[in-house]
Amino acid sequence: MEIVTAFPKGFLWGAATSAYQCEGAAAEDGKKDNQQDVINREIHDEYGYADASVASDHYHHYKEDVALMAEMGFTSYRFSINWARVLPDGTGAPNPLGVQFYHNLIDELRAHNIEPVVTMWHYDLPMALVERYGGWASRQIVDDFEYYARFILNEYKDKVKYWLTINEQSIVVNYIDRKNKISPEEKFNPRFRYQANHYMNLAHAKAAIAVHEIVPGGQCGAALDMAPYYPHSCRPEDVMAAKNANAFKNQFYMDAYIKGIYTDSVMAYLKRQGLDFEILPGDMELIKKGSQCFDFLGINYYQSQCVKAPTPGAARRSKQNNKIGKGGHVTYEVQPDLFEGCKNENIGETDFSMPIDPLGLQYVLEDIHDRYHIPLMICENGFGAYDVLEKDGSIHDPYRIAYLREHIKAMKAAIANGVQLIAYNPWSAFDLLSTSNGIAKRYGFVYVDRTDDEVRECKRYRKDSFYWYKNVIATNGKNLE
Ligand code: BGP
Repeated sequence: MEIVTAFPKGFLWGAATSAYQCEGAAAEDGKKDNQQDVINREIHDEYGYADASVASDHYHHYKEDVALMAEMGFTSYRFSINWARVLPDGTGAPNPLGVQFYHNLIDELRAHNIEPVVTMWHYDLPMALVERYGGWASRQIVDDFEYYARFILNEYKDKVKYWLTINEQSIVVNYIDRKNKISPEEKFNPRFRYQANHYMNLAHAKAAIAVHEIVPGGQCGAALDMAPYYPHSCRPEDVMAAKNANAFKNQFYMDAYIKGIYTDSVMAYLKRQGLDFEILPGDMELIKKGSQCFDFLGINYYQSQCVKAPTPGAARRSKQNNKIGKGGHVTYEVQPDLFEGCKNENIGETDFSMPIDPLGLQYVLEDIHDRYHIPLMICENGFGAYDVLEKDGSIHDPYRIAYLREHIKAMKAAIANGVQLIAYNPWSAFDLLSTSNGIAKRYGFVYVDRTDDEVRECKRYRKDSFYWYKNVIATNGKNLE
């Protein structure tokens, strides 16, 4: 049965992007390399995917991109600041042209009554810091992150109210070598990622405190990838595996941000596995203080996951979705003695093996609300596919419309059950570089005409989903047809 509860007045409708995935101009106007520039050049050499040097060329198309957002009726836009564009060496002298770019972008958004939602760090650490001390490998990053956070907060404090410190910390931890430029020793050191996670929590806390100190009326959050973990069966061992996975993959990160504590069962597991990390005197007090400045949780929801009791003796490994756009090629995650991923036969998948589960979004929203009673903001949700640009300039993407429609219905149902949801920023405002499949896998409402091999002029075309979303926004989510 369709639930008719309207979205609250003032609900923010928009979409999301991240800097290195869309800006391009990677070596222009004083910007220096960040680790994603380097990682994407390596991916280009290995798989032939486009790199970040031009991406969607948003740096040169930002006015047109904001005009298209305004045409859809956006009232919010989530984007990230490219650290190495404003502080090319990570700390020290700012780059005036880079700083000005974000003033221009924010002013353009404000001129169209679009609320900026700014992510401080979306995977793109300046290479200068990676070369100096290994980025997240060193405690020095905590102070440097604070330096960067305070710099951008002071710069944009009168224009930006919503700040997200870190994008998808749990994904950074789980795919530590793909999201960061790290040495082979670090890659094969199983403890490294948990120590880095601790530094991220300290850096996040310092940035959250700075938001409250510097920005009048500032609201601080962080965006977490959030997939609920379902038990494969009602065997108690599978149910326990699902409980373990939810604690290990979700709660561990939320507890640190929202309660300022580390989840007991996860800490005990890490210790048993020899994966525990160094906590110095004062660290937990800082994390606690940061949690008192945490105003809303950003949720990146794409899918749910299914787990069962782990196969005895199975080695630790991460999940790998397929890179070829043909379903079925998945390697599931294993955490020894905790859980093992498996296929959920009850739901469908995208061609890239992402389970499609709108009800999982309602589950996540209500579960988090009931546990933490904190405002929630959808910071990502979307459907990656090989879209086709027709000869007449149209792009027919009914699969994306169907996916988004069902997820918006799930949001409505969650709101009716008391969830305080403040915004919907699906991925992505326009086509951009995928983190795993180059430019060919597209998520946008606007098609950007380029391929992995050919940059072309990056001309923009409105997809069918563009017109559909425009109507959704115009009716504040009432009309989803
Ligand atoms: C999230 C990231 C985004 C985005 C999205 C889609 O994890 O925050 O940066 O890329 O996933 O994933 P992909 O690009 O791999 O298809």
